[in-house]
Amino acid sequence: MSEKGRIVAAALAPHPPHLVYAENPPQNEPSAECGWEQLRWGYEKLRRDLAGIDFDTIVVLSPHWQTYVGTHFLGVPHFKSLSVDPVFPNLFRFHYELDVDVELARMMHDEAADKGLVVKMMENPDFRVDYGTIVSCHLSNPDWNKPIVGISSNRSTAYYSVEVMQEQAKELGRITRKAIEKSGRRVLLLASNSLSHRHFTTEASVPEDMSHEHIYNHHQYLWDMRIIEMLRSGKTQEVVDVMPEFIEQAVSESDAGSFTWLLSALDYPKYDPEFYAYGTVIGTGNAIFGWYPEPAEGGTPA
Ligand code: 2X7
Ligand code: FE2
Repeated sequence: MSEKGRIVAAALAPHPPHLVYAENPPQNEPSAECGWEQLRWGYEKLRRDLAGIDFDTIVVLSPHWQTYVGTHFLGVPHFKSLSVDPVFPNLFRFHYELDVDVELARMMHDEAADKGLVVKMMENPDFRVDYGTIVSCHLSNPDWNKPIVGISSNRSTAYYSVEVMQEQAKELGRITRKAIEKSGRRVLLLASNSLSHRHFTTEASVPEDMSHEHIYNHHQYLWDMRIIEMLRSGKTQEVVDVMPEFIEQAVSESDAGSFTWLLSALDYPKYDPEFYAYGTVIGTGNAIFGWYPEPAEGGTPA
């Protein structure tokens, strides 16, 4: 591939396993009657827009692949196994099979190592891919016909501080963009995280009974609306600036670094995103957004 690669699309793509459960894909063992339609219809619109875009690889950073020594990259060309959500085994027992773009993963790894980040290629063929990666990839591309690059969350918010997480995620975003450009790939980026993340600790006897579903509390809702309005008006740098307060006050799942990483990789877009949906899952706030960067002058269109 000789032409300069680029990010052709990016999405905030949350991963509640409930959304896969409610879709009843053949890979998932449990079956549902319905549920979480606003979010599922939002994902449908995202998929409709992605269908008009030619991309080679999906790059996803997941809060549920947790590595405590540095950032890891999936480094095995093919994975096949059963993914069971540890908290919701009644909803998510998903038989997955996926390809990895190991060449691009290694380019990101090497670029990050050059910049002094602690990184590792995950080369264990028996590794089980986490459900955050699987759910976001499945809902964005249920055909599973594109290879992925899976990136872990190194939990620096918990181990060091939110400031360390922010600096590392920003740097990893710049590195991701640079590696993609060098690779010649056309890439879809996914930040796999919910917004506010306080959740109920008991489940309705019928999980898809939507009469039980609502936001956990009003303060959390206010934070989600503030973040959504900022994103809708192109204030993405400001979203990153308030991320520490958002994480502390709404227990946001963006503590994983995924959201800051995505906005940094996009270089803090000021143009209008597509806002596909907002909805709650066991009380957590989830938004689906898409960004479609214009090609640089003289570059190829999406
Ligand atoms: O991992 C999750 C999540 N982030 C949000 C809601 C429900 C379940 O799992
Ligand atoms: Fe999660």
